[in-house]
Amino acid sequence: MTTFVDRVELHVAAGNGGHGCASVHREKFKPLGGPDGGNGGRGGDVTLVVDQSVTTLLDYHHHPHRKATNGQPGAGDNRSGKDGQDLVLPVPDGTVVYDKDGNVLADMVGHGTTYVAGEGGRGGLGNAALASARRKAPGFALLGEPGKGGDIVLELKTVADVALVGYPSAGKSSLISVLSAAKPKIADYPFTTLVPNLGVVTAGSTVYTIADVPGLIPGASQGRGLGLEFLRHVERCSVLVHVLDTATLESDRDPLTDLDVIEEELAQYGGLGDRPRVVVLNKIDIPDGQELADMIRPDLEARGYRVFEVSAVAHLGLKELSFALAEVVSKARAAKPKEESTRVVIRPRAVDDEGFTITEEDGVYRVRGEKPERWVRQTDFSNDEAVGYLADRLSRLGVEEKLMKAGARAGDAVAIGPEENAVVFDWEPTVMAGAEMLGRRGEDHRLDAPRPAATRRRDREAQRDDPQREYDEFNPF
Ligand SMILES: Nc1nc2c(ncn2[C@@H]2O[C@H](COP(=O)(O)OP(=O)(O)OP(=O)(O)O)[C@@H](O)[C@H]2O)c(=O)[nH]1
Ligand SMILES: [Mg+2]
Repeated sequence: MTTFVDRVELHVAAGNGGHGCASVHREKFKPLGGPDGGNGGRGGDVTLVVDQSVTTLLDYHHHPHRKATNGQPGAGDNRSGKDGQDLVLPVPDGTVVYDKDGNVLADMVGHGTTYVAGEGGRGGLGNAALASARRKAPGFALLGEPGKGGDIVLELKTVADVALVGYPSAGKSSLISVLSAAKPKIADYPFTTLVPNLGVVTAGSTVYTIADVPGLIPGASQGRGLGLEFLRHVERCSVLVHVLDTATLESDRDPLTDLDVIEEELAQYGGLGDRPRVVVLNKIDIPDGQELADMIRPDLEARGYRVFEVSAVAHLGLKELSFALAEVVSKARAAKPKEESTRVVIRPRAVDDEGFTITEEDGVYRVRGEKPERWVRQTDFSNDEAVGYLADRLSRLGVEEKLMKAGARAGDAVAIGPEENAVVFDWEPTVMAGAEMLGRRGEDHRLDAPRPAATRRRDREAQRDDPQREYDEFNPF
C-alpha cells in the first residue's frame, strides 16, 4: 500500500555560480594581449511549479534532497561558463510552502503557479569584464556566489469544488466512486479512508471535482478519531456535502444528530461557515433507510437544506445529485473573484535594496546589507587586487564614509556579514569623508591641488563605468 503523504520537509539547494576566470590573451610575439577571462555561469534555480497531473507529495517524501546544478567557471579566450540547469519540481495544486518556522512562503493554487524556492548563485565576472579604462588588465576575477537554499515544508491542501463530510462508513467514498471515475477504497469498517480521495464529475457541460475526507466523529476537534487534521483539505472547497447514513444500526445515532455533530466539529475547526451546504441521505436501497429518509426530510428542509436521497450501491438518485451539485458549484464559481489566468511567479522577497547598515558593538563595526555581503562572497581574498577592488566598491557605496561618521578609526575591526559568517578585517580608510574626496584606490585626492571640473566629471564617469554595476542591473537578483 502506498502511504499518502500530504506534508513533507524538503531540502533544496540552488546551484552555485561559476567562478570568473582571470586570464591574459596570448599570441605569438604578443605576450600580453589583454585580459580574456570569461564569466562564470549562473547556478540553476530550484523552482516549484503546480502541475495538475501531480496529486501527492510522495516523491518528495522519498527524495527530500533536491539540488540544481552549478554554473561552470569561465575560461580563457573569453569563454563564459555554462549556466547551471534549473531544477523544476512539480507539486500538486494547493500546495502550501512554509519555512522551518511555519511562516507561509507561498500558497500555490492554479496550474503553472511557480515559486522560486532557491535562487541560483550568480556567476563571477571574469577579468575581461572587469577591465575598464582605469583598470586595463585586472589580475583577478570574481568568485561565483553560492546558490540559495534551505529547508522548506510542503503541505497539501486539496483543491476541490465539493467536499464530502460525514461519519465513518456513511458512504462518502462509495459516492465518489459512483459519481466519478475515481476508485477509492471502500469497506464496512470505520476510517477506511485515511487520506482524501479526489474525483472528477461531469454533469452536462459542467465539470467539477469532488473530494472526501476521512470520517469525522464527535470530539474530532479534540483529536478523537483521525482528528480534524484532514479538515484542512475542506478549507479550499466551495461546497460542503453532508453524507448522512440512513441505515446505521447504532443506537445513539440518527441522521439528524449526526448532522449536528458534524456541524459542531466544523464550527470548532472554523472558517467554513460561509460554504453552501447540501444534504445527502445515503443507503436508501435498504428499506429502513428509505423510511427514515422520508421521515426526516421535512425536518432538514425546514432547516434550509436541499436534500437528496441516494443509494451509492444501488445507483439511485445519483444523476439528480450530480446535476444539482453542478448548479451549486457554478453559482459558487460565479460568486468567486475572478482568478488570474496568467501564470503567477512568486519570488522570495527581493533583498537587493540599495542600503546597508552599520552597527557598533564592543569596538567591532558591523556592516550588513545585501550588496556588501554579496561583494564579500565574490572576493578571492588570496588576491590583493581582488581585495582592492572590493575596497573600491565598498567605498563607492558609501560604506567608508558611513564608517567614519559612525566613529570608526584606522585599525578598528570591521565585520561584513552576519555574526556567524562574517569577514572581519582591520579597517584602513582609503578616503576622507566628503563626497568630493571619494577616490579610487591608489589615488589620493588629498595630495592633489584643487581639481578642475573636467577631472571631477571624468572621475564621476569612471565611477559609472563599473562593469559589475552594469552586470548587476542586467541580472537583477
Ligand atoms: N446498502 C448500502 N451500503 C452502502 C451504500 N453506500 C455505502 N455503503 C457501504 O457502507 C460501507 C462504508 O462505505 P464507504 O464508502 O467506505 O464509507 P466512507 O464514508 O467512505 O467511510 P470512511 O472512509 O471510513 O469514513 C461499505 O461497506 C459500503 O459498501 C449504500 O448506498 N447502500
Ligand atoms: Mg471513505
